[in-house]
Amino acid sequence: MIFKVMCMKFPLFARSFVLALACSALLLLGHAAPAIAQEASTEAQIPAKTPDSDAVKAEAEKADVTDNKAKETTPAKVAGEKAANEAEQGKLLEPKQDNEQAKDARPQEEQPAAAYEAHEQPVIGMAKDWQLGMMPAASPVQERLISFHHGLLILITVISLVVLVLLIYVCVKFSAKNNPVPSKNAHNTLIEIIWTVIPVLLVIAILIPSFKHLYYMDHSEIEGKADVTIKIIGYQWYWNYEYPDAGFAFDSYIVKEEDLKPGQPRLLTVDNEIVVPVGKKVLLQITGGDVIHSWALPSFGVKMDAVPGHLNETWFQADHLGIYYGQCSELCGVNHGFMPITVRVVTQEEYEAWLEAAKAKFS
Ligand SMILES: [Cu+2]
Repeated sequence: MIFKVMCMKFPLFARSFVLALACSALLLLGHAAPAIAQEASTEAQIPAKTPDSDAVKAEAEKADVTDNKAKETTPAKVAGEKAANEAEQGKLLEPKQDNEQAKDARPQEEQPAAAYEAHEQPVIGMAKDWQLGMMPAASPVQERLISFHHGLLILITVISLVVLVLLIYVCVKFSAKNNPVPSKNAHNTLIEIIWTVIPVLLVIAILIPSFKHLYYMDHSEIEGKADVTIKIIGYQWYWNYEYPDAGFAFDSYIVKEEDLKPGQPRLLTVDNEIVVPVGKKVLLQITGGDVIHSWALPSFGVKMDAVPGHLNETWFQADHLGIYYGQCSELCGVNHGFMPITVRVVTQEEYEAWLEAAKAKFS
């Protein structure tokens, strides 16, 4: 009843109330529930899948070794692959004006046989159906970003509630019925100081951790301490990855829907994934080859623009074995949505085996 009277008398109050209610409901739905659900699912996912992957790993390692041996002992095959790679390189140098051609670029010819067989691994870094919160964190940077996000969420909820309470108080106390003779006061120095100083203090309280995180995400954080360096070049519409220390580079194209194997996600699977060792610091040097792209991987908290003529640097450290997906996050042309990113996080031994296989395949 009181609410109805107030809504009739104060349409502004009614609108604010509905808006505040809707916002609170959205905030609660969007963050609290999925955050809890996610934590539970991550906990369930990671320990459940990691131990049994050891057995699979061992098998895969054996397979790798035999594969490598087979590769080494067949020079004809190696030569054939090299020729195929060179032909591919030549093809890639051609400008890709035709959109259709670019989209279907690689799959037209036979793929060279892979020397390193990637085994079954838990997919951690991928959005789930009906997910509302963020993907589970898999790097120290993303862990900090998520905790910063939760802190901010608490802060804005408190601010919204305080403003709502003040609004209700003012609407009731100074209504025409309760306050028939309004005050003629126009200024109040104390109140003006308070409502200037409090927001400034709040902004400073947000700014300090925000800058701390920003500096932590910068490559200077791991200056001289990087275990792996990867140079990334964005092209219309694929990624080129170079491992300068190992001396090879390769292109990474989307796998067309009709070529997907069971279990491979649509629009996220690539033909050549990046492989990195678990728990190691990976320095990323990112640039653009034609237009601006953006290399983004949510689980690692990385989103860095790939700008032609400019080298941006950032880093990540993958804390869990598994597969992580990302996408180009800068509108870069008609096939912007078809240049996904796949990162496979493996053990140090597997990484070394992959490096050997990749050296033979790509250099
Ligand atoms: Cu792009």
